[in-house]
Amino acid sequence: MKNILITGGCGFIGSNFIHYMLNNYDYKIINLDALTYAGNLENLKSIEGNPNYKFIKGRIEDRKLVSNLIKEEGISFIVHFAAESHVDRSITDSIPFIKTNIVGTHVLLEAAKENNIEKFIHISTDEVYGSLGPTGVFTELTPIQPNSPYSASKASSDLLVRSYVETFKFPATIVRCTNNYGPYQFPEKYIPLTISNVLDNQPIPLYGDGLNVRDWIYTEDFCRAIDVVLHKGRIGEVYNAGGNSEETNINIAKIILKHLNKPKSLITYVKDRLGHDRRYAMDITKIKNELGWQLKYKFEEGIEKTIEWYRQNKGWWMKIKSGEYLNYYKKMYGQRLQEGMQVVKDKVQKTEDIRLNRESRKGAKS
Ligand code: NAD
Ligand code: TDX
Repeated sequence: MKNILITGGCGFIGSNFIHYMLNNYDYKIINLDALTYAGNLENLKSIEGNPNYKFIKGRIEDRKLVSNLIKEEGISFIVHFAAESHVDRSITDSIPFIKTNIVGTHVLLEAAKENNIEKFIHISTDEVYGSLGPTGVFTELTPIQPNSPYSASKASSDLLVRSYVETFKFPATIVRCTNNYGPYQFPEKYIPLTISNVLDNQPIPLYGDGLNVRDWIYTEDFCRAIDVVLHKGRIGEVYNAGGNSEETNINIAKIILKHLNKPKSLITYVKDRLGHDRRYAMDITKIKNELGWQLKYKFEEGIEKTIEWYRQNKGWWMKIKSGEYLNYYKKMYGQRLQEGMQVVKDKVQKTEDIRLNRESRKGAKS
């Protein structure tokens, strides 16, 4: 029996990981989450009464709270998910990213060091490596070159973790993962936004030329990767995890439309994200060879399960989409979608003008 502190357990990956751990181990899980816009107690409703689970509302930057919690709960392991996680939000306002991702991780490291915990797993991202051209992959030795305020804040936290390992022999391991998708993902992220918009017959806002590439992993596969790193990963190491499933954003939109039998006309090209990374791809040899981790789901399987989940759990995402999210969506997409639709209208008008012109010339000749 171990007592594990999970930070950010009410978010997408954290809640999937808590369900996974309670299903597979007899550990006690303590979930510390600030319940920001991305934290949702509904994700954990089915385990609320589980004697091996406890929820504490609080921020990771609260040193006193975190220290007491680690002491009083006799925490052995910490798995640190809590973060501001959306790139677009970091472009609009980066301050919460600095506070949670950098200051919060620092406070957590200090509290964990003071209380001599056994192991600290830091959940990080492929985005710290920057952007790839059409070929190549990120390995654990690729230099850190973050391009967005989000990825810079994650890279900063990775470096803090590394410095604690080197300076204090702090027992931490870092896992960097590619884009996750699956149940309970907040509908601001591309896949759940697309599925829920399509189910609602709303346009899919596709950034730029739609040809940016992400490597997609079904979140249960990532949960199993964190499990092997927690139990078998070496202290001070970085492990990359990924789905071996590179897809362009336009392809993802087409796959979802096909599954839901909806028209391609829902795809609406909109103004690109600032500093939009072109392509991510991971070399996952190290975690496979060293820790024996294997992917279970192919993209086609994972996306089908995910679409089905969003279809079956309409109430979950409709509740989110009808709240504060409405203001966010209007601010982020209102003008972009109007402009995108205007471009389509102009194109249609131009084609119609050409056709009418051709017809009138034909008429004049005959
Ligand atoms: P999420 O945004 O869905 O959830 C984040 C959670 O952290 C929320 O429950 C939120 O309430 C909580 N939180 C935020 N600030 C907090 C604070 N100051 N104190 C306590 N709790 C706080 O994020 P996610 O997509 O589940 O990502 C989890 C982690 O995995 C993040 O560290 C992210 O950088 C990393 N990651 C995510 C992906 C992905 O595709 N989603 C890929 C690679 C890595
Ligand atoms: O409306 C959209 N239209 C669109 O074309 C949105 C929200 C996104 N996109 C594009 C941008 C990206 O190329 O889709 C791709 C995926 O976008 P996001 O879901 O925002 O993910 P990304 O920016 O790749 O970052 C994600 O993966 C790494 C997570 O949000 C991070 O937390 C994680 O670290």
